[in-house]
Amino acid sequence: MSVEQTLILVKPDGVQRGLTGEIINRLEKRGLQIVGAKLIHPTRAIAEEHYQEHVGKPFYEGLIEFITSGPVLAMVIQAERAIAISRQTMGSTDPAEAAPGTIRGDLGLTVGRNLVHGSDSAKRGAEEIRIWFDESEIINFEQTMQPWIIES
Ligand code: D4T
Repeated sequence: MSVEQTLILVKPDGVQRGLTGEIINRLEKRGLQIVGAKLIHPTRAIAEEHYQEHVGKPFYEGLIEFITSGPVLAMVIQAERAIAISRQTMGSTDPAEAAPGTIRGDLGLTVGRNLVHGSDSAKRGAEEIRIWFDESEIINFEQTMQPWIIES
């Protein structure tokens, strides 16, 4: 299994509600490695590039308005199976359907304020990371606790 990178965003609701630490904590505690992180107030151009697959859907305008409404914490997270594991930790898109114990299931109520974003495939992860980060902002470092998390 190869190492994957995924883009995780703590959306403006998570930042405004003071939940960035709680969300990072949940991802880090699973053993996911943060290799890039920054607070950024997204422009409409970044938002449109990021949500291009949703153009024309009824919730599109609201989504763009929401994601550009304040700063987001953007992160690049790396691990074997990082996509599946981070999406499992986030829970279903609609917090009303997300399992208890997940970020959305514990901290959210509605789909339009679902706190976090995570890439849904390795290919999309690579594309989204390119939208949000310069290559120089991603740090490839050895996490010394890895043998205690991953059997070699
Ligand atoms: P993101 O992309 O935010 O991680 O969400 P998901 O990958 O889990 O879900 P998605 O792409 O289907 O939806 C993107 C984004 O749109 C919001 N949304 C979605 C909404 O406001 N109303 C809706 O009806 C849907 C389906 C929530 C997430």
